[in-house]
Amino acid sequence: MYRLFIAVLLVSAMLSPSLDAATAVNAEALYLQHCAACHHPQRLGGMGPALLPGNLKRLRKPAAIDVIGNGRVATQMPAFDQQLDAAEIAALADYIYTRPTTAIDWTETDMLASHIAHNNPANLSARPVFEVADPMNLFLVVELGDHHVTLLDGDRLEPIHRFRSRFALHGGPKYAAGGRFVYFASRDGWISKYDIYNLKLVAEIRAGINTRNLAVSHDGRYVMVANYLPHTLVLLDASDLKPLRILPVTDAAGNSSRVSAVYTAAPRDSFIAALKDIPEVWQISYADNPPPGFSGWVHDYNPESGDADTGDRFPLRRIAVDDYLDDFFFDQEYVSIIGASREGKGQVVDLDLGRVVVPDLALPGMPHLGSGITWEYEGRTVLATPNLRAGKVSVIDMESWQNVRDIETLGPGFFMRSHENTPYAWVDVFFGPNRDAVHVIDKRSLEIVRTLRPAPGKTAAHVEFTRDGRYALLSIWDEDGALVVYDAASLEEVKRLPMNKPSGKYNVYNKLNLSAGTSH
Ligand code: DHE
Repeated sequence: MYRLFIAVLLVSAMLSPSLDAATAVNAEALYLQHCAACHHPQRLGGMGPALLPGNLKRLRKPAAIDVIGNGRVATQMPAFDQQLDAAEIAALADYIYTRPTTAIDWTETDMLASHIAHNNPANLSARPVFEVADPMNLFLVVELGDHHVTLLDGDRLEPIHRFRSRFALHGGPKYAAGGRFVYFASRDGWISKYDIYNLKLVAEIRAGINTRNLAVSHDGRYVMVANYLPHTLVLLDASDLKPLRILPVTDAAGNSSRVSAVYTAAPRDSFIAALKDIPEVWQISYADNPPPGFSGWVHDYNPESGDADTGDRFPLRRIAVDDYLDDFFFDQEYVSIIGASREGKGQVVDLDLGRVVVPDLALPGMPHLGSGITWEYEGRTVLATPNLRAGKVSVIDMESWQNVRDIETLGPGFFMRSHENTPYAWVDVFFGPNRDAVHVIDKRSLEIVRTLRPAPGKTAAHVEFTRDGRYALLSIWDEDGALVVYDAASLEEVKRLPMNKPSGKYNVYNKLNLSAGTSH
């Protein structure tokens, strides 16, 4: 594969007047040495994003040079300025903007060739094959260290089973069918359907080369996959993961875009996606009878011809926005989308009106809205979001859209969580010297009431609550890590389960019931 890759490089170097062959070979060697492990030998993305010109439209070359030298905030991208000199960094930057000599695509044929039917759930048990008091209080914990998932009993707070996952699962797994099935997405495009009750995989398919996340329709019939590479949204049949539609993500002029993320808006029978390179939000209806002739649908639904063959079965509505939405979040009613670009321009989009209603939401820095949560504060609903660039949690009134408070933290944070049955919201300090700290905020006073350091020197991150909100589970983000269980009222540690770089953890009940304290 490497030999082929070198040949590809040499051809591209010959085609590129800005690179002589010697520089290209040098850059390729540097790339393979320093970048390929995360970004893939052919730049297709892995733990890190794909590094191809089509995916770098928003990153100008001087900015790329800066990222290679100094790292990229809020990502795992380290700084290379101690290992590479300026000429080497510049050569690498040139290299990632060279076009691949063959077009990179992932077609329906590729998907079908990758499809694996593991087990037919119809032949398996409809009840858990293990002892569990409350199947709705199960948790899945993603262990990034060795790419495994642990199934945890939320009552006994003990592991039940541990199984291998695809490489680098990212984003929340999505539950369906009352919690029997769960769907995972890996960064390299694999979608897996797992039968929790039977501890078995149902089916898998590679739906993209570099994937963001997936959403499952609230009726459990469809899965939508958001890709970075190629620029597509892929609709799968949730029963067997066979592809139903591949939507090229382009604007009216034909410009294509990566997808920031896709979520399910149950009250709208729709998937909602935001785009990274086109200022649009997409709503894709999966209703059996989408609103006929609804103004704004690109494909007006024709009830007479609206079957799976017409292209109209899953109509698309485009909503123009003022800036890219790199990250976004919904109110509990799924009327408003609260979004922000990486540069921190916040906006509110009204899904009823189909337009931006607040163009200048006060969210400077880099709010991590995907981890935003809501609660009632002094008679109004507020949203709170950590910030990937600044040491603060922003609290915003969801009626006036004014900032209620910026809560100063010990550094930028990634994840925030609460539960209806606790007065506290937890936020990590993922970046910087205090990355081992987690703040507990009182939702009534908006003050930090406790700062915990469960494993000094090791990153502490991502909290999830048991179904009843009685316990908070926190990750020690280390290969020699652990899941730490706290009493959510006394804030005292209850127990510690060793785990290999545990990342996100997901409670079946809280997720299926769209708890206001958890991401959806
Ligand atoms: Fe995530 C969720 C985007 C980096 C761990 N992350 C999400 C989601 C998005 C997103 C859009 C929501 C998807 C969903 O749940 O369906 N993440 C991004 C980025 O753009 C960013 C900043 C850069 C990137 O590399 O893609 C990024 N994320 C990371 C990490 O570096 C983390 C810490 C480790 C990792 O896995 O790579 C990380 N992201 C997570 C986790 C969730 C997540 C654990 C699920 C949170 C939840 O509770 O639902």
